[in-house]
Amino acid sequence: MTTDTFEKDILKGLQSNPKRLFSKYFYDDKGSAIFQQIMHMPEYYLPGCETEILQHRVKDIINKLPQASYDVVELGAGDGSKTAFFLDAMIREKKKVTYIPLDISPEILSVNEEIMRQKLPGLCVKPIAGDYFETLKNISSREIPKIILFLGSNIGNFEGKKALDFIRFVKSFMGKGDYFMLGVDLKKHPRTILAAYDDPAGITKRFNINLLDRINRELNGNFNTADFDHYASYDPISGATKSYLISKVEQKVRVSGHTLTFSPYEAIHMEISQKYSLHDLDRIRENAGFKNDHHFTDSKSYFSISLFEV
Ligand code: AVJ
Repeated sequence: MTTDTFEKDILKGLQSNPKRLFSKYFYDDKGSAIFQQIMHMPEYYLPGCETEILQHRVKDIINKLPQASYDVVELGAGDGSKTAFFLDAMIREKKKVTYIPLDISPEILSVNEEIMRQKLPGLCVKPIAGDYFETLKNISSREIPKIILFLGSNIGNFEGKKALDFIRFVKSFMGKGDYFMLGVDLKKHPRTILAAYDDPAGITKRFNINLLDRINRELNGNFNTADFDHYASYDPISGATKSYLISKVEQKVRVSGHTLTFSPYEAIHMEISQKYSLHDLDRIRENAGFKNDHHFTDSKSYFSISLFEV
């Protein structure tokens, strides 16, 4: 990503009304480290639930996959440590697998390769670094049937109809007999969801504030981060979890030569983490034009790994 689009997106967002920043910019080195802490918070139930499904329901998932060999393409693969459970089970079930992790960060892809070398020696790994809007083009030409993985409830960061647009976009690279395997956080008690995004230790607050620090560092900004507080909300009807930074005072902030004004208690919308019901997912599957779906949930039905067949 060039500083160019970062700067444009940030300025455009902060000059909009209401003000908006984008969570895809959370993940610089510091932000990625804070996200690792979030993944270990007791309130942040998502990784535990997804791991439980990958450990205990993986044979049921694989039973739905009829072919003997698959390319397993993972969008935003990260270090792939959770995916290793799935790949390991595929190999034990005698599937011939090539693992193709896609990620924006070449560094995390070399960590991914190393983890696979240790956990699954002999697995064929073909990482592709870059934005998956670009890199997906490279995989559509291969002849072998595909399973495209998009885990970790990353789909939740797409707002409203953009989730469906994205799923349709992914489907345009798929053919008959391919599968889309989606990790999705489900609607549940609002308090459970809110606690995951409003932890008392303030780690989620630091995760959000880090983007202001990043703007200060990279775009010559002068945010006084102490003048902002974090606020999270969950709407049980729409399923939208939203994070905001609230300006506690009236203030002016400079960002790459521009002056931005904040009224007292003006909010910057930072992130959406959309929650779905299984019924919502069925509708999305249908609207995206997949043939059928299967949902595999954890014992508390907090999270689903959903399999959509082309
Ligand atoms: C990585 C997008 C799945 O929305 O739950 C965690 C990011 N934000 N806490 C999510 C996040 C606040 C996370 N995703």
